[in-house]
Amino acid sequence: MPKSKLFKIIIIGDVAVGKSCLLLQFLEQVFVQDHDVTLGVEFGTKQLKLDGQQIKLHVWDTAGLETFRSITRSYYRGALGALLVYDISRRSTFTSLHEWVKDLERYGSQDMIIAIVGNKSDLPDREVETEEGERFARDNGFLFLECSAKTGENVDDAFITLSKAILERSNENDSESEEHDSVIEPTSDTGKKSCPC
Ligand SMILES: Nc1nc2c(ncn2[C@@H]2O[C@H](COP(=O)(O)OP(=O)(O)OP(=O)(O)O)[C@@H](O)[C@H]2O)c(=O)[nH]1
Ligand SMILES: [Mg+2]
Repeated sequence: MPKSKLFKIIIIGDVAVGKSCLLLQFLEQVFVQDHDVTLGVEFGTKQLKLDGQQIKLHVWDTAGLETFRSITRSYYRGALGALLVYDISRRSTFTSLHEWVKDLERYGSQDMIIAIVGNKSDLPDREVETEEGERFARDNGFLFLECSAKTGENVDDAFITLSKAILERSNENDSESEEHDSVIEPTSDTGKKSCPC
């Protein structure tokens, strides 16, 4: 039986953009109206089957509060993907995406896959147009989608789109290392290497 792959992803973004609600909706299909500020980090896990491969998703939901930044940054390490969330009804949360990206570049791994997520798409009073979110993502080479943790619209898609992109990269890396393995077969019949010294 093929081994399941373990993907660690993080959810980051300003306070109250809906990070914890997104995770709860993804894991349990429920929505809570009250804002329970995340203190530090919270963890959730889910099994997925993507393109016939078993994926175990480890999700770290981080606090948006600046006070916890040094703790939350320590969770960037080893993450293969990030959902970088803003609230479509609060422009300030979109403007600060630049800062979050800088943070990821500084503390995350270089090949981390980033998905920009415009949450609260159910709200009528929008301050950020879809095209602006799309443009920001495109200009930076990130994935993009809008969703609502309240109605559940596109929430699974956000996690699945990111996981699929990670899976593609992971499969590419696997086949590259297989190719590499086949290239480094010993060429002499003794298999001995000469010492350059
Ligand atoms: N209308 C609407 N409200 C939402 C949505 N998602 C979250 N909320 C509300 O936004 C508030 C903040 O949600 P949280 O998920 O706690 O936000 P957070 O990003 O985890 O916040 P921190 O943990 O403090 O960083 C709550 O009152 C939620 O009910 C959504 O999609 N639509
Ligand atoms: Mg939270």
